[in-house]
Amino acid sequence: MSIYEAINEVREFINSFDKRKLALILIIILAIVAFVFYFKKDKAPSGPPPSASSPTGVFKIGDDYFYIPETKESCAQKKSESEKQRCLDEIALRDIIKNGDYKECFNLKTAEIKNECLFNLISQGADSSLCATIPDKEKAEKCIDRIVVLTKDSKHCDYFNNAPLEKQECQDRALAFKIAESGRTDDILECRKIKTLEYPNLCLNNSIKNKFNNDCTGVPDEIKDYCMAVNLVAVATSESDCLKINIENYKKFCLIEVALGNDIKIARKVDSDNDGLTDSNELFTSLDPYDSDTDKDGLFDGDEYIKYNTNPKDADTDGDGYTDGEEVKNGTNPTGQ
Ligand SMILES: [Ca+2]
Ligand SMILES: [Ca+2]
Ligand SMILES: [Ca+2]
Ligand SMILES: [Ca+2]
Repeated sequence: MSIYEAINEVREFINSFDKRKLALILIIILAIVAFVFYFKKDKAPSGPPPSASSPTGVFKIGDDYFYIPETKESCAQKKSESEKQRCLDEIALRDIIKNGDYKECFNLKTAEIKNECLFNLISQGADSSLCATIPDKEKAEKCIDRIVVLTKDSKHCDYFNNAPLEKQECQDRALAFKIAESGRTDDILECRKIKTLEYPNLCLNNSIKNKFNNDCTGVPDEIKDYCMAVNLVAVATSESDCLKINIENYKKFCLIEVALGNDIKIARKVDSDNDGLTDSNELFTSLDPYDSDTDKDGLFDGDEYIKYNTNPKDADTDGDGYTDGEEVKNGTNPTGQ
């Protein structure tokens, strides 16, 4: 049957109804449409109310989320010039990310979007010298961090040549990921040589997972206790599970978690020594969760970590003979920079 024949068939079918029947069918169809419309309206999307002409943004209908991207038309409806510019830059950003040329990011006028654009494109590559072109310094450093984790090559840490502490941390990050993902088992003890806060444990934990499949029987004796402690803390459901742990702080941590009914959400917020860092954070960064000043330099672990950027495990971070606590008290720079 050709398309014309088909259309004629439908026409004849419609003509076969008298007009009253046709009107009745139309009324039923309209009623169904009205019902569906009312039902949908009842489950109106939450979030920003879409404008009638061009709804954009994220909407929730039932349990599903929908994203309706901005268009040049929807941008034109924005109230202020800066909102319009941001909207246009967001559209441009989509195309730039698709094309993958970081140089195009410099055409964006909204600073935040320009930074985001440069960070996204440059940190995917291996040329860390481009990270320095990101105007936002924090993003530039994150760019280096990401390239270091991707390439596991500490040469990218030269970016921090003028900041020895940051450089050390960067090199330790590279080494931690390099060891943990080396595909060998005999280099796990190298993790112990890493100095900066969380990186020895990050290296060990990831190595135990990658190289030994979380099975402590095969790990070298030197780290067997640590391996058991980390594994047991993760699965312990009773006091007796925790008592098998041979490292005192991990045992204590485990007992607290079990006492809290294994409510991870609460347990992960516990700060037993009230120094501004949670117990779990302190364990992971090799600090003492039950001593507010691990290195006894007069500064709380949390303050060193967050406020002063000093090493809470080294009483004299910059090695100039004055403790971090003394330097803060005297108003000198404890990181020597
Ligand atoms: Ca603490
Ligand atoms: Ca502490
Ligand atoms: Ca301290
Ligand atoms: Ca010092």
